[in-house]
Amino acid sequence: MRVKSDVVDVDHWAEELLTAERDHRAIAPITDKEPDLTLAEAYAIQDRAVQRKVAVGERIVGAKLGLTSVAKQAQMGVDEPVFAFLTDAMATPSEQPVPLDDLIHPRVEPEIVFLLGEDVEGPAATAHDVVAATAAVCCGLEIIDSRYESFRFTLPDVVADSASAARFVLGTRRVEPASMDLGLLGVLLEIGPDLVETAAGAACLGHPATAVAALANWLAGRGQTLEAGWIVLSGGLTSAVPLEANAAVSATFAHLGSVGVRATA
Ligand code: OOG
Ligand code: MG
Repeated sequence: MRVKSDVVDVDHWAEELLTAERDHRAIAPITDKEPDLTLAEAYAIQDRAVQRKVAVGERIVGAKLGLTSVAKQAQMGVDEPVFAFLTDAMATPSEQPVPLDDLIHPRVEPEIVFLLGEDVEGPAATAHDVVAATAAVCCGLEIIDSRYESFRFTLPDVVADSASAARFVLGTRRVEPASMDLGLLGVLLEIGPDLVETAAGAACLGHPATAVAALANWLAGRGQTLEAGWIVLSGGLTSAVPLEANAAVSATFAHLGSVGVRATA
């Protein structure tokens, strides 16, 4: 029988995850070895990994929510939203093909993206506050890439792994958020010519701005704020689809236009 150590080795697990990301080699979930890993410990591992990235020159450019839609929660077997940070190294221009060699087993999901013009301060931020603070919304594709074998993880595992954050691509159209009901925005996800998923903005916790408010309120609990200038990915609206060599994945949204990615072998 394994005896639980009193303290999870945050540095060790942050390093394991960073190495998996750098070497494009998946590892077993942390909870295989640390079945009692808590959410607090998992966020400490995530924080340590982000600090390491910042220490070598990456810059935090925003934040993301994950597992905010029923489709994603059902796909991953996890039933609570998660939060993580985005760095400049994850930003991918839409016209730039993504080399599959740089990733482990990427998947793509369509998201509504908030470009903040002002800070959103918790702990009591509302969807209305988020819309007021948002300079523009745009469409986006998140490329997730779990550092765990076969995307197998529990809630604390995926938290430690920065909610599988890997790359994100933004559409070019910028829209004033108050000009429409983001919950009603429809989206089509296509692989090549094939329509594979459909959803609406309300798939994200009822309204994507509600999700962003939850992120602001969670950050407040850590003494942090959603900052002006940040890019916020509100969460995948559909289940994620594999990004395969030479296949183009695109999302077309009502009012927000479309965004695509293509991977090269
Ligand atoms: C976790 C990441 C979830 C989303 O938008 O739901 C996420 C995963 O599915 O690997 O980014
Ligand atoms: Mg996502």
